[in-house]
Amino acid sequence: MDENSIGNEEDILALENRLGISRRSFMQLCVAMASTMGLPTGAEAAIAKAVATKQRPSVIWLHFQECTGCTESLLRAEHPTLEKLILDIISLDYHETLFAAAGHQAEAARKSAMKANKGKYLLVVEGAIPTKDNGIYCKIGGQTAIELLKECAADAAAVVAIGSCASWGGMPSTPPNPTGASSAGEVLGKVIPNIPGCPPNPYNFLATVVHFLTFGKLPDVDQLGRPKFAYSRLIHENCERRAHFAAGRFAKEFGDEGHRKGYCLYKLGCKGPETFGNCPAVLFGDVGNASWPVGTGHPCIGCTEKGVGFAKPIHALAEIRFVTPPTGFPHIVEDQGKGASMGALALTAVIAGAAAGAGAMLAKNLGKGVEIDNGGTAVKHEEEAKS
Ligand code: FSX
Ligand code: SF4
Ligand code: F3S
Repeated sequence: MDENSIGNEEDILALENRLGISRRSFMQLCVAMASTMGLPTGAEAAIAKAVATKQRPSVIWLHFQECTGCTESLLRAEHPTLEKLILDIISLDYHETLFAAAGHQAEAARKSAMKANKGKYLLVVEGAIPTKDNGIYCKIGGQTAIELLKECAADAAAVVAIGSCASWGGMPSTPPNPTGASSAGEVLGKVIPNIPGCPPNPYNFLATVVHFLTFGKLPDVDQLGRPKFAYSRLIHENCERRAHFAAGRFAKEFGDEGHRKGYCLYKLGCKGPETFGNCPAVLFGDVGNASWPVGTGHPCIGCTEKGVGFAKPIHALAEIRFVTPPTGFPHIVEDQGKGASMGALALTAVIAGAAAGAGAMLAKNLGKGVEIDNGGTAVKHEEEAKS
């Protein structure tokens, strides 16, 4: 990307001062964000220009039933520019955790930001909303969470749910759900963009906001409201332990030989095969390889998936619902396939065929309760895996 694409020299200098980073680092970040979102070539220049020159969108951030982990994960991101960028590209006009103001002052700030930016602000919702007994289990400034959410959503340009709690109830909705914890979308009666995860990856939030800033709209979402750029691949597709899964090498207990050798965690309850998310590709905390749940040796609990995380028992076996090849196979980017050649289409068919074949074998093996151990010995495991 040409450095001039950010804007004129004045804009560039102002940006360097604001962010405290070099223009080169900034442009590298824009390229990374554009590729994370799967945007075509040239989008990084539009992103850079928007961040450098556009007025920061006003953001009202509500907290309801949650642990504040979403906010913590944004602020504790180790990338040197991430939290700066988040706090620089948005104008955070109301945020209960980060606000210095309290009580009436805080409420007054929220109301004046809403009035000044009517129809233009971004409303971010963190946490589930208790709906039982008229929502009395969460009140802020004398209003229930239900009232507050509806009031703030009425004049928002867009509402985004951050974290699994706001996306579908998350941890507070775990049975028996004594407060009737519900998602922001349920309370508002519509599908809204959800960025699930407990906590969600900060890059997914950042990319969503940058998309809003650059293109004036939120990114494309799937049927559950999740941005497609982050949630269209199964965890299982990108997992570094996938070869062990395919070869039938599983950890069976925490600390056993298979676990120590980094084998597949399927039998410890890993929900990677039924959970969509980019965790193994984007990682967490910028501390290098393997910095994600499965990488550290814990099964994925499916925190980004509705009906999986906080809904299924942690050690229950995952459903192999979708048959997908690992991403180690050549990529075909279907979304950008307008110009797909016959060769590419043929390759897609070959991969799909291979996936169907591999999946049939896996389903057969798993279904029969037989695995091929790394020594090549077929062993009965079904009872053992379920116990
Ligand atoms: Fe916590 Fe957020 Fe989990 Fe929920 O993240 S990390 S309980 S998704 O709403 O604060
Ligand atoms: Fe990775 Fe889990 Fe899939 Fe095993 S089951 S390959 S640990 S995502
Ligand atoms: Fe959550 Fe699984 Fe990713 S537990 S953080 S979806 S690896």
